[in-house]
Amino acid sequence: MIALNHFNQLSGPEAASLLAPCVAIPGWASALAAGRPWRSREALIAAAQRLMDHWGEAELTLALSAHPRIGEKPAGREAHAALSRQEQGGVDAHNAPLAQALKEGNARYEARFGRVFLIRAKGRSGEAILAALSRRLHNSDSEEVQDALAQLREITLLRLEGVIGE
Ligand code: 2AL
Repeated sequence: MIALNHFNQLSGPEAASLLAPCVAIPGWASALAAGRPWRSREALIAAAQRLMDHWGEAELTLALSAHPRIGEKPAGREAHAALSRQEQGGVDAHNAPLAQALKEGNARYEARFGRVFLIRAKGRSGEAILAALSRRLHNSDSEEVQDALAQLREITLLRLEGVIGE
């Protein structure tokens, strides 16, 4: 976590790469880097949210590269892998029936919608995630794009709040 003051003083590439693990949409991080200096953390967060309003299916597809499947806690050392492991902390990896149900649910979701199931995992148990997955399998294509984008915005905001402090 770095202070806003410090963030405001970084070089453009440094500032953008600091934000990059929040979401794999390069234009989002570079716009927030270019908008510096931000006068407050609230102003930065508000701008970050406004940029998310324009996201659609293309951005969703792009962003999924930094969001491993639920139940597959990534072993990598990249910043987004570490974030994903933390976010999935409520999924009990030792619960074999749950792990199996998530694996089957993910496979059904991918066969139905053609991309990885995305949900804000932080604060959710594995059972709650499984219930949401089952519910979202009944969505239409367009409903599901909206649901997944809403989750992507939540994850991105939580990550941003974890990167930039007061
Ligand atoms: C994730 C992830 O990496 N973090 C999170 O909240 N959700 N992945 C996913 N497929 O939903």
